[in-house]
Amino acid sequence: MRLFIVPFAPNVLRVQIFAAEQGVVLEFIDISTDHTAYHTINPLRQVPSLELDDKRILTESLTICQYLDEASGAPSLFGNNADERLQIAMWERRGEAGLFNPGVEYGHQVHPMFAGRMKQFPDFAATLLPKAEQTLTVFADQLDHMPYVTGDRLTVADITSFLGYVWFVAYGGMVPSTRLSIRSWSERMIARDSMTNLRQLMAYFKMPPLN
Ligand SMILES: N[C@@H](CCC(=O)N[C@@H](CS)C(=O)NCC(=O)O)C(=O)O
Repeated sequence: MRLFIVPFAPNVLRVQIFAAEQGVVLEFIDISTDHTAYHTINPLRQVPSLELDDKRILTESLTICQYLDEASGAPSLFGNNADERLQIAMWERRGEAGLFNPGVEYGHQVHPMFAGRMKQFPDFAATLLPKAEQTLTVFADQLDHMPYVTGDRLTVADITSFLGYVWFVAYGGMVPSTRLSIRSWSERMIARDSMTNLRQLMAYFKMPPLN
Protein backbone atom coordinates (compact mmCIF):
# COMPACT_ATOMS: atom_id res chain seq x y z
CA MET A 1 0.00 0.00 0.00
CA ARG A 2 1.20 3.48 -0.81
CA LEU A 3 0.66 6.52 1.40
CA PHE A 4 0.86 9.93 -0.28
CA ILE A 5 2.50 12.30 2.16
CA VAL A 6 4.12 15.61 2.88
CA PRO A 7 6.75 14.80 5.51
CA PHE A 8 5.84 15.93 9.04
CA ALA A 9 2.35 17.14 8.08
CA PRO A 10 0.19 16.54 11.18
CA ASN A 11 -2.38 14.22 9.61
CA VAL A 12 0.40 12.31 7.86
CA LEU A 13 2.27 11.82 11.13
CA ARG A 14 -0.88 10.54 12.71
CA VAL A 15 -1.23 7.80 10.10
CA GLN A 16 2.50 6.98 10.09
CA ILE A 17 2.51 6.53 13.86
CA PHE A 18 -0.67 4.47 13.72
CA ALA A 19 0.70 2.20 10.97
CA ALA A 20 3.96 1.68 12.88
CA GLU A 21 2.04 0.83 16.04
CA GLN A 22 0.03 -1.81 14.16
CA GLY A 23 3.04 -3.18 12.30
CA VAL A 24 1.74 -2.20 8.87
CA VAL A 25 4.50 -1.40 6.37
CA LEU A 26 3.59 1.33 3.87
CA GLU A 27 5.42 2.77 0.90
CA PHE A 28 5.59 6.57 1.22
CA ILE A 29 5.16 8.81 -1.83
CA ASP A 30 6.36 12.32 -1.01
CA ILE A 31 4.36 14.85 -3.06
CA SER A 32 5.94 17.97 -1.55
CA THR A 33 8.11 18.72 -4.58
CA ASP A 34 5.69 17.67 -7.34
CA HIS A 35 1.96 17.68 -6.61
CA THR A 36 0.73 18.66 -10.06
CA ALA A 37 -1.29 15.45 -10.58
CA TYR A 38 -2.23 14.92 -6.94
CA HIS A 39 -5.79 16.22 -7.43
CA THR A 40 -6.49 12.99 -9.34
CA ILE A 41 -5.71 11.10 -6.11
CA ASN A 42 -7.49 13.47 -3.71
CA PRO A 43 -9.67 16.24 -5.16
CA LEU A 44 -9.27 18.15 -1.88
CA ARG A 45 -5.48 18.06 -2.51
CA GLN A 46 -4.86 17.14 1.12
CA VAL A 47 -2.50 14.57 2.54
CA PRO A 48 -2.49 11.80 3.49
CA SER A 49 -4.16 9.55 0.92
CA LEU A 50 -3.82 5.78 0.96
CA GLU A 51 -3.67 3.81 -2.28
CA LEU A 52 -4.69 0.21 -1.68
CA ASP A 53 -3.05 -2.65 -3.54
CA ASP A 54 -6.11 -2.83 -5.85
CA LYS A 55 -5.61 0.92 -6.59
CA ARG A 56 -8.63 2.15 -4.65
CA ILE A 57 -7.97 5.41 -2.83
CA LEU A 58 -8.85 6.18 0.78
CA THR A 59 -8.53 9.65 2.25
CA GLU A 60 -9.13 11.19 5.71
CA SER A 61 -6.49 10.27 8.23
CA LEU A 62 -8.77 8.71 10.81
CA THR A 63 -10.54 6.63 8.16
CA ILE A 64 -7.16 5.46 6.88
CA CYS A 65 -6.24 4.50 10.45
CA GLN A 66 -9.47 2.49 10.72
CA TYR A 67 -8.63 0.65 7.50
CA LEU A 68 -5.07 -0.09 8.65
CA ASP A 69 -6.40 -1.21 12.03
CA GLU A 70 -8.58 -3.86 10.39
CA ALA A 71 -5.98 -4.82 7.79
CA SER A 72 -3.29 -5.34 10.44
CA GLY A 73 -5.05 -8.16 12.28
CA ALA A 74 -3.45 -6.78 15.47
CA PRO A 75 -5.51 -5.95 18.59
CA SER A 76 -7.55 -2.90 17.64
CA LEU A 77 -6.38 0.58 18.62
CA PHE A 78 -10.03 1.64 18.21
CA GLY A 79 -11.20 -0.90 20.82
CA ASN A 80 -11.77 -4.63 20.98
CA ASN A 81 -15.28 -4.57 22.40
CA ALA A 82 -18.25 -2.20 22.53
CA ASP A 83 -17.27 -0.55 25.81
CA GLU A 84 -13.67 0.01 24.73
CA ARG A 85 -14.81 1.36 21.37
CA LEU A 86 -17.06 3.95 23.05
CA GLN A 87 -14.41 5.10 25.52
CA ILE A 88 -11.72 5.35 22.86
CA ALA A 89 -14.04 7.16 20.42
CA MET A 90 -15.03 9.65 23.11
CA TRP A 91 -11.44 10.45 24.12
CA GLU A 92 -10.27 10.53 20.51
CA ARG A 93 -12.95 13.10 19.70
CA ARG A 94 -12.01 15.15 22.73
CA GLY A 95 -8.37 15.03 21.70
CA GLU A 96 -9.11 15.89 18.09
CA ALA A 97 -11.49 18.78 18.82
CA GLY A 98 -9.67 20.09 21.87
CA LEU A 99 -6.00 19.62 21.01
CA PHE A 100 -5.19 18.28 17.55
CA ASN A 101 -7.28 20.53 15.31
CA PRO A 102 -6.70 23.74 17.32
CA GLY A 103 -2.99 22.89 17.69
CA VAL A 104 -2.59 22.64 13.93
CA GLU A 105 -4.70 25.77 13.39
CA TYR A 106 -2.67 27.68 15.96
CA GLY A 107 0.47 27.02 13.90
CA HIS A 108 -1.22 28.13 10.69
CA GLN A 109 -2.07 31.46 12.29
CA VAL A 110 1.27 32.25 13.96
CA HIS A 111 4.19 30.32 12.50
CA PRO A 112 6.45 32.00 9.91
CA MET A 113 6.49 28.84 7.78
CA PHE A 114 2.84 29.55 6.80
CA ALA A 115 3.18 33.31 6.42
CA GLY A 116 3.64 33.21 2.64
CA ARG A 117 0.78 30.78 2.08
CA MET A 118 -2.10 32.43 3.96
CA LYS A 119 -3.16 35.58 5.72
CA GLN A 120 -2.47 34.97 9.39
CA PHE A 121 -4.58 36.11 12.35
CA PRO A 122 -2.53 35.76 15.56
CA ASP A 123 -5.38 37.26 17.62
CA PHE A 124 -7.62 34.44 16.44
CA ALA A 125 -4.88 31.92 17.34
CA ALA A 126 -4.85 33.26 20.89
CA THR A 127 -8.57 32.52 21.24
CA LEU A 128 -7.82 28.81 20.71
CA LEU A 129 -5.69 28.54 23.83
CA PRO A 130 -8.14 28.59 26.79
CA LYS A 131 -10.17 25.64 25.51
CA ALA A 132 -7.01 23.72 24.66
CA GLU A 133 -5.57 24.34 28.14
CA GLN A 134 -8.85 23.18 29.65
CA THR A 135 -8.78 20.05 27.50
CA LEU A 136 -5.20 19.27 28.51
CA THR A 137 -6.21 19.58 32.17
CA VAL A 138 -9.01 17.07 31.61
CA PHE A 139 -6.50 14.71 29.99
CA ALA A 140 -4.07 15.27 32.88
CA ASP A 141 -6.79 14.36 35.40
CA GLN A 142 -7.56 11.18 33.45
CA LEU A 143 -3.86 10.30 33.17
CA ASP A 144 -3.48 10.67 36.96
CA HIS A 145 -5.20 7.27 37.11
CA MET A 146 -3.86 5.37 34.10
CA PRO A 147 -0.73 5.28 31.89
CA TYR A 148 -2.61 5.91 28.65
CA VAL A 149 -5.71 7.96 27.97
CA THR A 150 -8.20 5.08 28.15
CA GLY A 151 -6.28 2.51 30.19
CA ASP A 152 -3.19 0.34 30.23
CA ARG A 153 -2.44 0.41 26.53
CA LEU A 154 -1.99 3.02 23.83
CA THR A 155 -4.92 3.65 21.51
CA VAL A 156 -5.76 6.02 18.69
CA ALA A 157 -6.96 8.47 21.38
CA ASP A 158 -3.39 8.79 22.67
CA ILE A 159 -1.96 9.30 19.18
CA THR A 160 -4.39 12.10 18.27
CA SER A 161 -4.25 13.88 21.62
CA PHE A 162 -0.51 13.68 22.09
CA LEU A 163 0.13 15.03 18.59
CA GLY A 164 -2.16 17.96 19.33
CA TYR A 165 -0.28 18.76 22.52
CA VAL A 166 3.08 18.47 20.70
CA TRP A 167 1.91 20.90 17.99
CA PHE A 168 0.81 23.47 20.56
CA VAL A 169 4.23 23.33 22.23
CA ALA A 170 6.12 23.23 18.90
CA TYR A 171 4.33 26.38 17.71
CA GLY A 172 4.83 28.17 21.03
CA GLY A 173 1.18 28.29 22.10
CA MET A 174 1.77 26.13 25.16
CA VAL A 175 4.74 25.49 27.38
CA PRO A 176 5.35 21.91 28.52
CA SER A 177 2.83 20.97 31.16
CA THR A 178 3.96 20.92 34.79
CA ARG A 179 1.47 18.14 35.55
CA LEU A 180 3.29 14.92 36.43
CA SER A 181 0.74 12.80 34.58
CA ILE A 182 1.26 14.70 31.32
CA ARG A 183 5.04 14.57 31.73
CA SER A 184 4.97 10.80 32.37
CA TRP A 185 2.60 10.22 29.45
CA SER A 186 4.84 12.31 27.20
CA GLU A 187 7.87 10.28 28.21
CA ARG A 188 6.04 7.03 27.48
CA MET A 189 4.76 8.30 24.13
CA ILE A 190 8.05 9.75 22.87
CA ALA A 191 9.97 6.58 23.74
CA ARG A 192 7.80 4.37 21.54
CA ASP A 193 9.34 2.88 18.39
CA SER A 194 6.50 4.37 16.32
CA MET A 195 7.56 7.93 17.23
CA THR A 196 10.75 8.16 15.13
CA ASN A 197 9.34 10.87 12.84
CA LEU A 198 7.88 12.75 15.78
CA ARG A 199 11.24 12.77 17.57
CA GLN A 200 12.80 14.25 14.42
CA LEU A 201 10.09 16.89 14.27
CA MET A 202 10.62 17.82 17.91
CA ALA A 203 14.36 18.20 17.26
CA TYR A 204 13.63 20.36 14.18
CA PHE A 205 11.45 22.69 16.28
CA LYS A 206 14.09 22.64 19.05
CA MET A 207 11.29 21.81 21.46
CA PRO A 208 11.88 21.83 25.19
CA PRO A 209 11.62 18.39 26.83
CA LEU A 210 8.06 17.36 27.60
CA ASN A 211 8.93 14.91 30.39
N1 LIG B 1 -9.52 15.80 7.29
C1 LIG B 1 -8.27 15.52 6.63
C2 LIG B 1 -7.37 16.74 6.76
C3 LIG B 1 -6.12 16.57 5.95
C4 LIG B 1 -5.29 17.83 5.99
O1 LIG B 1 -5.78 18.92 6.33
N2 LIG B 1 -4.05 17.67 5.59
C5 LIG B 1 -3.17 18.81 5.56
C6 LIG B 1 -1.78 18.40 6.02
S1 LIG B 1 -1.83 17.86 7.69
C7 LIG B 1 -3.12 19.32 4.15
O2 LIG B 1 -3.00 18.56 3.22
N3 LIG B 1 -3.22 20.64 3.98
C8 LIG B 1 -3.17 21.27 2.71
C9 LIG B 1 -4.52 21.80 2.30
O3 LIG B 1 -5.48 21.70 3.07
O4 LIG B 1 -4.60 22.31 1.20
C10 LIG B 1 -7.60 14.28 7.24
O5 LIG B 1 -7.91 13.97 8.40
O6 LIG B 1 -6.80 13.63 6.58
